Amino acid sequence: MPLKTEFDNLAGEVIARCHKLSSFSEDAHSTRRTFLSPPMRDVHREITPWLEPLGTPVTVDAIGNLRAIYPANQSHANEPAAPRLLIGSHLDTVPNAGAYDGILGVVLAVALLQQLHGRRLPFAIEVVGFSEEEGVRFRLPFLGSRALVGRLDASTLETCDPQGISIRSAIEVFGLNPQEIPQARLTDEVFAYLEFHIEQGPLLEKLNLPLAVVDSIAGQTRLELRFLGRSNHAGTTPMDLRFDAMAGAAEWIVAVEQHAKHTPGLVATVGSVQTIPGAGNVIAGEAVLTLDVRHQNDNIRTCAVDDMIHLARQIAQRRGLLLNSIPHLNQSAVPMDSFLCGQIEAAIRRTGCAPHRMSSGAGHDAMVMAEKVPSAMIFLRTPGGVSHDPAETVLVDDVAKAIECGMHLLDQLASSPDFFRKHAEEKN
Ligand code: HGY
Ligand code: MN
Ligand code: MN
Repeated sequence: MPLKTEFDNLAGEVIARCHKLSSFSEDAHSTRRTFLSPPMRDVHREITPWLEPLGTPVTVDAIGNLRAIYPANQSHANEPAAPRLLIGSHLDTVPNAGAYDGILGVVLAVALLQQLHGRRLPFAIEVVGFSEEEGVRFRLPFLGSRALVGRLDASTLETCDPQGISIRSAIEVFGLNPQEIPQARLTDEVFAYLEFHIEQGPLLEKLNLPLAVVDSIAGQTRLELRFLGRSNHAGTTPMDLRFDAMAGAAEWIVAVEQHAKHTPGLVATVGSVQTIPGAGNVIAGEAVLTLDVRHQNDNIRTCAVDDMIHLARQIAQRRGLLLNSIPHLNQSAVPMDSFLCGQIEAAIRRTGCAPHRMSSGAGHDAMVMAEKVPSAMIFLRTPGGVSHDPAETVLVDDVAKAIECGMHLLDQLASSPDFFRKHAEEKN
């Protein structure tokens, strides 16, 4: 293994690149980069010259994913298509984002190719930068990875953002062709997907560990819930004659929090509330809320969601309000591939660190990719445990460890022909 300083130098470059990419934003003073927004093109343009000198041509597929293949060694030149390992994460962000969620996984994938210094492996490596994982613009997450696993149907493309622009037209406006989305699908030679990602939580810092093996990803429900009452004058309407949608929503939000606090392992979040008409001197006639519920066990999660909707119905009935709920996502919990988890554990050990296995409370593209190919994740410590916020950060030593771990992992997979060949053979 190269001198530690080489990993440190490269780790410093990775961090600087993440910061540069975070400057590509829809907002002047914070980072927000949603599906196929103009700054996404700047990200593609910034990453491309990092890859092309490595003999890795860059393309953008029809859903806006950045794709770049580092070829396999010559012994596979005569093969129709060498086995291929995907390494990547997402390029989009939440509003007021940090500089590492998603993008670090793409920049680390590039760093591994750099660290190979032209060495070719018995498999190709494809760097993937997914166009949409957070689901901010259309309230539909994983659009990029869903295209790779063939789970993006025509009706989904008609989903509109708050400005009434459909996914289909957003693709066309970006200069891509929605008809070509099927060509974005994974091909048979892809045998695995790896994703480096920040933990986005407090655990690794508490354990004082730089890296972890992610062995499962929590399932998540995302839905929109509307309380419908009656707008009226704030000054003339007596309290007992009100149908106040905001008050109903407020009562429900506290009830959701209490329910989650009393359900071990469950997290539930009402992340946004919009009221109509939204004026200070008008009783809210309508309150539109989002609900995000996560748990490692799908049954516990879905029962909790049912309970929370039942609570909303009771509150609405008691207050003379109407209620409707619109599901956006019902994503099952996903185990990561056991062979890959074992390999990651061994690779972390070879960096001199104790390998810790943990589940992820955050959703990731790996949970979609796992539908089609063996997938696994490596977490990096998140100092302060803060994410989805500009305070999100990483330690340069941890990034250096992640690069070192990645290089061990590539060497280990390169000496596991039964693994990188098996998947392709199973498909044929
Ligand atoms: O919300 C999540 O779980 C992830 O950050 N997309
Ligand atoms: Mn995120
Ligand atoms: Mn993420």
